[in-house]
Amino acid sequence: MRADHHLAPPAAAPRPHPGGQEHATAVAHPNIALIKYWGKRDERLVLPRVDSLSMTLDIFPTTTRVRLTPEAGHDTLTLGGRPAQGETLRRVSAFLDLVRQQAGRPEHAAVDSHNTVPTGAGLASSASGFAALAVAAAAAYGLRLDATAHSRLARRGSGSASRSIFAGFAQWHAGPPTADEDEADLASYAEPVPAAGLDPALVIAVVNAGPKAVSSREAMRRTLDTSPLYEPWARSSADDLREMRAALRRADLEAVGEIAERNALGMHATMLAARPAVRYLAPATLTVLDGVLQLRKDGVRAYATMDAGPNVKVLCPRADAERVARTLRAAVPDGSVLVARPGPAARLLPGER
Ligand code: 2P0
Repeated sequence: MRADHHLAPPAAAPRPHPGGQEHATAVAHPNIALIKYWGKRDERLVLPRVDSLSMTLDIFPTTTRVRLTPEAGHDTLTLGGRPAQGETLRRVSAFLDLVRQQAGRPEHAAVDSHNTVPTGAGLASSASGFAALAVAAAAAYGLRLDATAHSRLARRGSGSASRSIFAGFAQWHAGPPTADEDEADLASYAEPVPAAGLDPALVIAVVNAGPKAVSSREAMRRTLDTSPLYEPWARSSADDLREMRAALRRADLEAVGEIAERNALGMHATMLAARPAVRYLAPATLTVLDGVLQLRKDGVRAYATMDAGPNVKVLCPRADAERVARTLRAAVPDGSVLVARPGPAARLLPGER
């Protein structure tokens, strides 16, 4: 037990639930990487090979409540009100083990998570999911963590979750290579990146809602192990990151978009060269990319990025979002198109602990 449990608690200290249980609820939003995280140098600690940089979105938050259940013999998890089992529960329980270890408390917990991504939207929820879980679980177990520590913790659940702790733009540091695990863990977290004056939108074209054939975890492992293009991409990604930070600093949307697009296409090239190849890009993806090229020919600053799936996210000035959305709707009439903007940091819900 922590020493301060013996002291009179300050006003903001976690208060026991009426039943002797403690609980907390947190909200976090998804993020889209403009400089991609692709490849781990340590799978257990979720340490990436490269730094990445993302924009947190203002859509599709995940709300997660963690309630300690001292009487229970195991953790439980519901997703959208439905009990989850198997690998999903195992991953959440392994994450809670880390929190229990840090807090020095043994209780199991009941986790209830609600995701607002429409079913089948084809947008990943692990970033918002583990960011919300990190913030809620830390509070429920009585850990007082700052945003950096939340980011480090969220990283252990899912790498990209480290970035969803922050509002707007955030860079996740890979940290310097070191044989010391504690040192490596401490050095890998996200932090906000200033981008004053930039007023972007991200128009998301959901072209395929089906489940992915290869998980991003497996795909990045295979790419790192077998793709001859991985190392060159990782090297050029470090240059992209430096240029991206400079472009954000001067609020140069054109440069931000060009760097993001080449970084994403490069990442997909590494996968296409893996053995066997991982190909997430579908025919409809290329149709959308053609639409983006046409928009640029027509003078609209629109730039594409794609993750571990066929959907395309198009960065553009906020004022052009509706025009870009119309073009993408016409390009993929069977898909759906959403407009997002920079979103808020992960946060505890007030009065919920
Ligand atoms: C990113 N992606 O930077 C990259 C680009 C997909 C493509 O982060 O294994 O779910 O849980 O650490 O965070 C997806 O990977 O992977 C991802 P894990 P995660 O957004």
